[in-house]
Amino acid sequence: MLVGVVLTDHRPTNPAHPTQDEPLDELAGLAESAGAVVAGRMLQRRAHPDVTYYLGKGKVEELRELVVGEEADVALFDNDLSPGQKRNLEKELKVKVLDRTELILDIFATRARTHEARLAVELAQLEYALPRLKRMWTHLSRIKKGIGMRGPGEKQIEEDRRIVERRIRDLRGELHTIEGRRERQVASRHDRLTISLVGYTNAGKSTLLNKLTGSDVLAEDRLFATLDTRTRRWQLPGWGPVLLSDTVGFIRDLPHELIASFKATLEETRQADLLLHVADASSPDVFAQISSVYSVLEELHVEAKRTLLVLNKADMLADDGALHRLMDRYPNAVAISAKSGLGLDRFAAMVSEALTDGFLDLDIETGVDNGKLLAYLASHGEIRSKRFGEERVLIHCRLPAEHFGRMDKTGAEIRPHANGAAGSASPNATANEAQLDAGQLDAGRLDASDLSRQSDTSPAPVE
Ligand SMILES: Nc1nc2c(ncn2[C@@H]2O[C@H](COP(=O)(O)OP(=O)(O)OP(=O)(O)O)[C@@H](O)[C@H]2O)c(=O)[nH]1
Ligand SMILES: [Mg+2]
Repeated sequence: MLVGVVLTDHRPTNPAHPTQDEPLDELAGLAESAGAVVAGRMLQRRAHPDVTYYLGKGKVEELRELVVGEEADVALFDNDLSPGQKRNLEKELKVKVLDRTELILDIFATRARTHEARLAVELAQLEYALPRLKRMWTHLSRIKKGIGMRGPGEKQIEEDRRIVERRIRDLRGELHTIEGRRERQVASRHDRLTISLVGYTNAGKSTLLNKLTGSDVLAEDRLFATLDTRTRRWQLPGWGPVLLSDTVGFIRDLPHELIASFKATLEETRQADLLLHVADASSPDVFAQISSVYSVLEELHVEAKRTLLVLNKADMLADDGALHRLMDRYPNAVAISAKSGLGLDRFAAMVSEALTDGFLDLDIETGVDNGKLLAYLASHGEIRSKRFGEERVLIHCRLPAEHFGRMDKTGAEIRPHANGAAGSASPNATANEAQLDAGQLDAGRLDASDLSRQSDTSPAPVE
C-alpha cells in the first residue's frame, strides 16, 4: 500500500519536489524495483505532519481498512517517518511500515553486486539505523529499569551498541582505503580524457553508454538498474578515444547516508573532464529531476569543469512544444534518443566542442632530451603530432589551460599552434623527420619513466 502526505506548506518553495499529477508514481516505481506489487494508493494533503502518525488520525483508520481490504503486507510511505511514528503506525495498521529512505536502502541492498557496492550499502544501512537503535535502546533500558533488570539489560544494550559502532568504523575504514585506491587509479588515467554520465535514475545513461561504445551493460526500465561504475572506451568522432563512465543514478532526496558511502563509486564522476547530465525529457517531472541532480552533485562536491545537459528519450515526446519548453530553459542542452540514435551526430560534435573549450592549442619546441616536459605533455595533453629533428622536437598539442600553468617551461619555446607553420617553425627539422598522427602516439613511448613511477598502482579495469 502506497501512502503519501503532500505538505501543502512546503510544496511551492521546494523545486526538487515532484510536480506531477500523480505524486506517488515514483514511489510505485521504487516499490516495483524492490520486487513489490502495488495493491493501492492513499494520498493526504495537509499543512504539517501529525506528530504521532504523520497522517491525520482519521486517515490512519481509512488506511487500515484499505490495507485489510487489499490484503497488503506492507505500507510504504513517501515521507520520512520518525521511529516513533513508524512504531505507532505499525501498531495501528498491523503490517510492516517502511519509509522512502528505507525502501531505497532496501533496493540498493538487494541489487548490490560488487564487493564495494555491498560495503557501501551496509554502511548506509547501519548509519541510518544507529540513531534509531539508540533511541530504542534508551526506551528499552527505561522499561528494564522499571522491572528491576537494570544491570544485565544495560550491559547487553551497551554491547550491542558497541558492535554496531565497531562495524561502522570498520566499514568506513575499508571504504576509505578503496576510495584512496580508486582516486589514484582514476588519476593515473590522465593520458585519456574522461567523460562521466550522470543523471536521474532511469534517464537512459546505460542505454547511451551501450549505444556509443557497443557494450551491453544492463539497461532496463526500472529504478536503480545500475549500482556500480563501468568505464568503456568511446571512439569520439573527430577527437579520438576517450573514456566514458556510467554510474549509479540519482533520485530526489537521496538518503545522505547513501551519498556518503557511494563516494568511492562516484570517483570517476568527481575527476571527470566532462559530465554528461542525462535527463529523461519525456518525464512529466523532468524539470524537478534536473534540479535534483544538480543538488546531489553539489552535495557530492562534484565541481565539474564542464557539464553538458543531454535531453534523452526525445523520441517519446508527444509534440515539439515540450522540447521547445525544455530548450528555452536550457538553451545549451542537446536533444537525443539513446534508443533510436536520433541526434547522436550533433551530440558527438557538442561533446568535442565542450572538451576543446578550455584547451590551448600549442606548438611546443624543445630538446629531444627534455624528458620531463615530454612526459608532462604526454600525460596531460592530447598530442596531435610530433616532428623530430636531430636535437629538437616540435610538438603540436592540445593542453588544458590549468595544466599549462603548472608546466615547467624551462628550455621550451611555446607558440599558439599555427596551421601549416609547423615545418618552417622548426629550424632543426631534417628530411627524415617523423610525422606521427595522434592515433599512433601512445603515452608509453614518450614517458616510460613516468609510467614506471606509477607501476605500483595498476590502472582500474577498462573493458
Ligand atoms: N523511448 C526511449 N527509451 C529509452 C531511451 N533511452 C533509454 N530508454 C529506456 O529507458 C529505460 C532506462 O534506461 P537505462 O539506460 O537503464 O537508464 P539508466 O539511466 O541507466 O537508469 P539506472 O541505471 O536505473 O539509474 C530502459 O527501459 C531503456 O530502454 C530513449 O532514448 N528512448
Ligand atoms: Mg543504468
